[in-house]
Amino acid sequence: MSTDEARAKQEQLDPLRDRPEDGPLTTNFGSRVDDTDNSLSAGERGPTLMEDFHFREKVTHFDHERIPERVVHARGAGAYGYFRPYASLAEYTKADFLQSEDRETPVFVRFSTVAGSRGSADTVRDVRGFATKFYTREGNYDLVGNNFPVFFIQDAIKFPDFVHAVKPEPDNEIPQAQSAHDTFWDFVSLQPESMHMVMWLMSDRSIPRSYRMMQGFGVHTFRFVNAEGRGTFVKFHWRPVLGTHSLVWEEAQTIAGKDPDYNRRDLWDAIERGDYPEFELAVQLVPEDDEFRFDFDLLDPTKIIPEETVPLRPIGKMVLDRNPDNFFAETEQVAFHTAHVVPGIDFTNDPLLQGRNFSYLDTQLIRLGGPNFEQLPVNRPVAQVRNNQRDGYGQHRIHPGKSSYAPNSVSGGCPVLASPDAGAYVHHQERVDGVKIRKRSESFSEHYSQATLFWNSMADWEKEHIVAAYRFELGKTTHREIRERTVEQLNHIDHTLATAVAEGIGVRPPAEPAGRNHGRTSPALSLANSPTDSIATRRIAILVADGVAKEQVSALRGALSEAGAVPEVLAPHDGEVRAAEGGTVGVDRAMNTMASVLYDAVCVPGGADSAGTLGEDGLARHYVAEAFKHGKGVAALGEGVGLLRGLGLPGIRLSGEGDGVVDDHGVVSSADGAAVTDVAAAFADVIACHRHWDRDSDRIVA
Ligand code: HDD
Repeated sequence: MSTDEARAKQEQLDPLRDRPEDGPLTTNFGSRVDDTDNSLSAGERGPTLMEDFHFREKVTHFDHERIPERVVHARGAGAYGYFRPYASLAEYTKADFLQSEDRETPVFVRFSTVAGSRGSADTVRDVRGFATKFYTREGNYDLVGNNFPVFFIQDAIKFPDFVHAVKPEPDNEIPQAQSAHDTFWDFVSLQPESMHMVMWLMSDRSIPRSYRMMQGFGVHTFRFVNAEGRGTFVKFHWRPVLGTHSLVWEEAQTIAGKDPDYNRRDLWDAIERGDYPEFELAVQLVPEDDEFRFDFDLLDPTKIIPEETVPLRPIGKMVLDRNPDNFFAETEQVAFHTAHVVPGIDFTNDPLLQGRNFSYLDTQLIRLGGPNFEQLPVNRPVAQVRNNQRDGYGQHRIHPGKSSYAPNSVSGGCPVLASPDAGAYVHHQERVDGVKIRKRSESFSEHYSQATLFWNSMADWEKEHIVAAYRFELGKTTHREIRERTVEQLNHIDHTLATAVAEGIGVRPPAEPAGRNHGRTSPALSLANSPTDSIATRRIAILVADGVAKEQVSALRGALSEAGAVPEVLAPHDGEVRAAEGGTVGVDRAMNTMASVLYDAVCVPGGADSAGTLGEDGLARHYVAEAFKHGKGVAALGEGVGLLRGLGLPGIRLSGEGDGVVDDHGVVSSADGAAVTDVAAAFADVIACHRHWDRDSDRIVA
């Protein structure tokens, strides 16, 4: 962190950090303890005594350690950091933290999955939460978003139904953290407004490679308000500096077993290494006069404003540079609330947002045990807090004086009210007329055109993945009518999509389209258009055995590290292996403790003995075959190319005698004479592409 302002939150937390080395073991009331292994008993073999206050306190506290997990977004990972605007946004908002490029605001971010329990796997097919708490000088501002820009439902009153449908089924609590079951598809197939969001869910966006490589969206249309009181509609976007990248479904499922903490670990490790995740904040601004210029309602949270219609305007950058000290105290107890706003940021009448503004406060009361959760260290604003709220469980503040009401005279009227000029929050004045009515606005009634836009914007490989995802998920449903109803819904989006899905799930394809595909696209929606110019923080497995060409390993390692990647040497055993040139090569990890799916790319250096051993080793062969199957960068040098040949990678040309470096569909191979630096450069290029989808990988058995 670079400024005092950015450090303000950590300075507030510093005195609260209890370190074990600071003194001897004590009870919670400060009495020092000389034995914590044996309870006080009447005789060595006698019963435990009630008067053993240490035993009672220790066990009672343990008995009460658990709190309810979040009803949604139970599994998450958090980090601290700071946000800095690129320039003043005073023209649109008076929010203090957006007034100057010199202002750094501390933040805490929690990323999450939605459906699974606290202990579920990270890489399930699901939406990801992206919640940011800005500790501004005007109080906390929470931007509680997701990695999709739209939502399943338009009105918050349906949220309990939606969540009941996606959560494990109530009779047997199966399946965990999955939408691939009857109740989810039953609900969404009866619910056309979900169709757009479900398209996102079936796309690779729902299995991000990393929390550091996914976008975030505020979803709703919010409102900026400037010092003159002028409102401007605003949509918030977080864009990862490393680009937006995803796993493939089979890989995600394997990772769920090999490393259920995959995304959490990735975030933690990157911050520990000093590879601080960075996200650019961008906004789409719409003048209030343009509210009705779109062919959808700006208040409808199942719609995006295509970036091609209203371009993104980058307004600042967030850097996450500190892991929490204690998961429970910080990541579990952090409490976000959509109604935590600061002057200059206001709501709209989006019915989903209006309902959220109730739900988040309500949920914290049960989850964190009462009304004083805002006093928990991670939630405490850096701005001053002063009011007449009193008492309640876990009250930490000491309020001297006689008055706890307003108006009062005994305390001289204190605390006094602030004026808008002194920073008071004033709700934006908006004229509202209407009869009391339970009715969805007609302007919310069109549900398919943006799902079609999303489908039309996908690259061929993305479309293939989407069809495969629908087939997988619907293939897990047991009610035939649910499958049929979903295909009917899909036919409103696109006929080829509906047909392709139907054919995979044993449903008769629709005879003809339900409507005409409008043919529009939004290139920004495709992952194929995400930046592919960096290998920073990519994990690369270098497979070695006794007799490896040490110089190649060092040169590869050096070049890849130089480019910001994280190469690791893996061997059939831990410790070190003998080098062909004499001496040894250190091993970072034994192959059996990791898995190919945990790396972004795999490389086999030369050295006849090493390559020979690995070519006979099922695990090593599996590493390469699986990486190939999942579209990852693969490289081999010298004798290492033999291992690739042995796998018979379909459709791939490998380097022959005398060839230099060959790059065929992301498989880099080189004959003995090629310079390692050239191989490393070609390898880096193919890794930067993230994945190579044009391979004939379906034929590979990994
Ligand atoms: Fe929500 C948590 C995001 C709709 C009710 N939500 C929660 C979290 C995120 C979101 C990121 C986790 C925060 C954390 O890390 O602690 N939720 C969204 C988005 C939505 C959305 C982007 C739609 C645009 N949510 C939504 C609705 C309701 C809720 C419509 C209720 C009517 N959400 C909750 C909640 C949670 C929550 C029950 C569970 C834990 C918590 O709030 O603190 O209140």
